[in-house]
Amino acid sequence: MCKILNLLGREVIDSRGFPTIEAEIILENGIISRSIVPSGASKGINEALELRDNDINRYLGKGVLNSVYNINNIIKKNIIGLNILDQEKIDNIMINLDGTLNKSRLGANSILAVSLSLAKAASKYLNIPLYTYISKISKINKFCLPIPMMNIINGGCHANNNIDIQEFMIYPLGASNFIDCIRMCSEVFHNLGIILKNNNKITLTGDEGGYAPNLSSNIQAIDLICESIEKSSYKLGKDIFIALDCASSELYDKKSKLYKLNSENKKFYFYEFTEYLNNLINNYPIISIEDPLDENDWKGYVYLTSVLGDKVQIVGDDLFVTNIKLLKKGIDSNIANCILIKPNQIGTLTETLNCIKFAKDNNYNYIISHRSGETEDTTIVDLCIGTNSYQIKTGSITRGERICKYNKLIRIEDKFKNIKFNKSFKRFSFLKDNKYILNLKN
Ligand code: 2PG
Ligand code: MG
Repeated sequence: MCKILNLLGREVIDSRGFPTIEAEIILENGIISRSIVPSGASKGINEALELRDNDINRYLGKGVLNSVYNINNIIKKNIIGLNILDQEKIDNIMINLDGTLNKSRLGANSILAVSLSLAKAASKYLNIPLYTYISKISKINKFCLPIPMMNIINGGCHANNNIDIQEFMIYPLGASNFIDCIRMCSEVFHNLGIILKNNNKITLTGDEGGYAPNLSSNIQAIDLICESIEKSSYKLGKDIFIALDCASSELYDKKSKLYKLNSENKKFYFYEFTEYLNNLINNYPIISIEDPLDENDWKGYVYLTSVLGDKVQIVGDDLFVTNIKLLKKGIDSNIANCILIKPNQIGTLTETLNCIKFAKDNNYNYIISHRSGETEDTTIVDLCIGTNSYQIKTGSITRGERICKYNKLIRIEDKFKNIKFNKSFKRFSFLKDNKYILNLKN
């Protein structure tokens, strides 16, 4: 047992240059740990609340001094002296102190910064890697290195361009280890840059480090990616697949109930948008689609899942917001087949792990994910390894806040030979003609 001696909150900066919160824990034996929380742009309406000061005289209203206050005053006095190994107990103390359903009193950002620092301090105290500690407390006790879903074209609210779909990702399923994934993605990323330049398109990047050109359609983005995969001498739909995050809550017009693709000047009802996506899936090696519909369009999701659910991974991000109650409702209603896991959508490590466990127990896929506003904090890598996640989404191969996660995974593969890349990835089976089917039961 080792007691918490002190807790400090401070305002630091995220990758968009806005403030975010860092918590620092000091243990009685002198161990210090720190965690910084990320911040989303396309947030789900049901996410736990990210507390901002809304004081327009500082950081355009985005300061987090209230959050610093809550950590240094309210949370601190309730956790000083407690045993650092009591993660669940301390998370519950913070949940009860907050007392609201969406953590709006203390802020999910304040609570999560402390929650993650607790786990880091505990792992340091036990002298084990953070992922081993997470594996212990989640009782998963299995490790693997994930496949990265690497975002190479940014659109939607992550970029100042005209593309509607938020994330175009490459998925190097044919790689034989993690470092191979990185090399393959890097080659495709750079060949895409050359192709964009040759087409007189700009090669500036968006919030997650993918290119952010203006294009004539979302389909052109996919075509360019296919071209760069082939230019890199990889086989489409064998070595490398494509994944999308439509972030469709941003495309949906509540009044008209229409999904709008402005770059293509098209509008769709949910069943028409399902057909649009179905056509994409039939024409391109798309293996995973995140938030294909609006977060409240549950009727649409039942339909979409019945049409696409056997063909691709359907990922709920804004739909489930790492919330076990919403995930349960989704599973009961037979919608989607995968959940995106973002700890700051729910606000504590304990609740994040419970949600992952629930997904696992129900044969549902899960992907550990970053936010579009990130920092040098690499806790999601430990969460990924420690919960044996097959997949991670952590942006492009550029920008320090993204590559610190990739480099940590490279180091883990290099150093810890007992952690293997999940080469077989049995959740997907291949048919003879290079088509694939999703096999969620494996
Ligand atoms: C998403 C994320 C991360 P944001 O929609 O999946 O890629 O974006 O953090 O802006 O919600
Ligand atoms: Mg998303």
